[in-house]
Amino acid sequence: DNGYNLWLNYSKIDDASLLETYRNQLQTVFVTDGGATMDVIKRELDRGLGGLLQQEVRFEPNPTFQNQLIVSRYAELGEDLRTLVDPADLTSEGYFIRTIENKKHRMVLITAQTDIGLLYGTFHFLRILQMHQALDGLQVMESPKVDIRMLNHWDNLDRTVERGYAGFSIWNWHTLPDYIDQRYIDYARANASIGINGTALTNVNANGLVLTPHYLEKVKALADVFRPYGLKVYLTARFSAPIEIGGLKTADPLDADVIQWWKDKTKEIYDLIPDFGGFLVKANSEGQPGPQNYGRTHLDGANLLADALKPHEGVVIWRAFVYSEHDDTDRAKQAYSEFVPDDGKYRDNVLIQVKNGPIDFQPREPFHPMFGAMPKTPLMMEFQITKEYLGFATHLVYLPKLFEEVLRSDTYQKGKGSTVAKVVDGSLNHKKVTGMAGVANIGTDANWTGHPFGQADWYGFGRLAWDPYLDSGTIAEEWLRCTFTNNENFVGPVKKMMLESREAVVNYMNPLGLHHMFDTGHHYGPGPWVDNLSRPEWNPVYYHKADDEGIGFDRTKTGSDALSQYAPELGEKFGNLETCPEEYLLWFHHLPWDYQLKNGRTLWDGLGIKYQQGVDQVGDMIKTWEDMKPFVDEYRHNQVSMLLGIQLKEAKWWRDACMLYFQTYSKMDFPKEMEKPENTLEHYKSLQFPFAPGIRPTWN
Ligand code: BDP
Repeated sequence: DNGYNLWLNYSKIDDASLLETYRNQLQTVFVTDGGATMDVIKRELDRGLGGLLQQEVRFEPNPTFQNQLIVSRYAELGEDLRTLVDPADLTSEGYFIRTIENKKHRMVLITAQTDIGLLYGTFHFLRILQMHQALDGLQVMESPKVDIRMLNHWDNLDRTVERGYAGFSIWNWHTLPDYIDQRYIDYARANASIGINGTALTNVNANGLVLTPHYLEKVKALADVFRPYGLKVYLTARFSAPIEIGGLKTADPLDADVIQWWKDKTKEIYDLIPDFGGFLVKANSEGQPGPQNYGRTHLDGANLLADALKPHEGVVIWRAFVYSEHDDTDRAKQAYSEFVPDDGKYRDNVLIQVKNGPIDFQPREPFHPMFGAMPKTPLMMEFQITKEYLGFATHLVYLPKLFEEVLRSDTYQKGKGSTVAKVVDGSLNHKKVTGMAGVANIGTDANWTGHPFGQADWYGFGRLAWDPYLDSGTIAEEWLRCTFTNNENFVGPVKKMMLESREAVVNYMNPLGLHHMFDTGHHYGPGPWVDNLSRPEWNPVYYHKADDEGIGFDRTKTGSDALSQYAPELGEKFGNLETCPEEYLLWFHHLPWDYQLKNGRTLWDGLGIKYQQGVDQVGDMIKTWEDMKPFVDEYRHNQVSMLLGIQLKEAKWWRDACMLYFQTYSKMDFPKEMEKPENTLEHYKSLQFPFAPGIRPTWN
């Protein structure tokens, strides 16, 4: 099994009595007529039920209500069935699944206000079967808690993918619009199955060409494929496009010609794609053009595009990932300083997209202080599904565990319990529009994500975007059951392995709050010694600040005071060494090498022990996986085994390179728990990876 079918493989129910029960309960299927989405539902049921029940699926032209699956719009239900469902509970994308057994009926009903709701309900129902759950007494009522649930593809028009480790871009711009790759359809199916309803096709480091008529035709072709699956297309808008493709002399957001140009361009897009989602913008960040080039602000830029999109009901998603070389105190503080003062001044179709942490997708960061700090502006979460800083597609790291940690963090912005999840789903401040984005980990690899377990990160992102309160363990279990098998001897241990994998990577890369110690450009492997890049905040030494005295970034009042951007409760908690959780210790504090940790050991020993623990955890993952041989096809078992082998090698590389380097400052012996380094510091410093995948071409 090469994994192409993802979590939708619909293999035969291997429990004979359950199979018999299902076959009996689902003898026929009735799906209401009409429209492309209903056709998609029929095809998915044909495929899903056909595979799971291993029998031909009988579609009836009329409902019989006897041992039947009924997929029907709420408005078309008979009066007796309608009384069983409260339409007030059904939002436009929500659905209701119910087993009904009374005098007249013996059936499973899937109903919704809209066809997309029915599609989501259908996928949910198929998941129930895939997970071998009983249909008796079934009652499901689901509605997404977040409006915009989208993937961000960092895909370039030449098909390279920035920070992509699973092959090339799945968008074949060369053969579009005439050639529709089956992958586009399967991509849409996969996304719909987990409720993802938006996709930004192009890199945030944008190319204006995608907004030219030639490319818009291609975008339209994709939008047409995605529409029946409820998936809207978004594009990244290069701020200087009016100059580059429009022939204007300026891209000043207050210039009348520029304003008109964006209006016209937006209308041109909507003429082709009436349900176009909107623009995603990275401006004045890492060399991207933006309003500040003209002495204007992010607010001016975002509102310019918002006005162009407003008549078409589109949104602007403006990224808050900004930092400049002129700020030499603390990069972590800049986004907050640039955006928070303008809270309330953005148009109502602007969302500010904020990365989960204040630096950049590290294995662990405290949540971004902007969450909760802009009560009048919708803040969209940006997670990174592709593992730029977590071992690419070669390491097994189950990301929903990280996502969950962020979503459950308490911002205290409106007292205790003001979690990031409540900011994102809008409930903390009653937002009109809400969103969550994930930077995609998808490419042309046979299994889409390179590492077979990378699929779980895509899956889990979608599930958490639908419901940010879900538990990462539940999600892991769903994914395992749908992707591999329901055998408990497999599900239990592998779920445990997945849940522990995130802490393992923190331990072997960036323990105790360390961060951004990655080697230049590719971000693959350790480079804590790097100090020669032109901008200070590109150098790892800027972040760990190791010296003869100690290590860590002082973000308290005596340092950069980044802590003051958090609610006072957190300022106190993180600022006080007694109460600061050790996982954030060196994020917020610079401490002497012999500082005493809670377990009585020195900071230096503690670091070595954590690094070793990370290596040992990967060793345990290898053992667990070896025992799983009987439950997994040989192809995927072997793939994962080989990848875990690489992961172990590289966990040791991280441990040895970092500890040898820090030892030049601490001048202390390694703790006894730590294995001896395999090589010298010079060896690790000499390693080079000029052709590592996913590098951004212009990156220093
Ligand atoms: C950094 C990546 C860079 C991205 C940037 C971004 O290294 O490739 O362009 O984030 O999010 O993590 O814009």
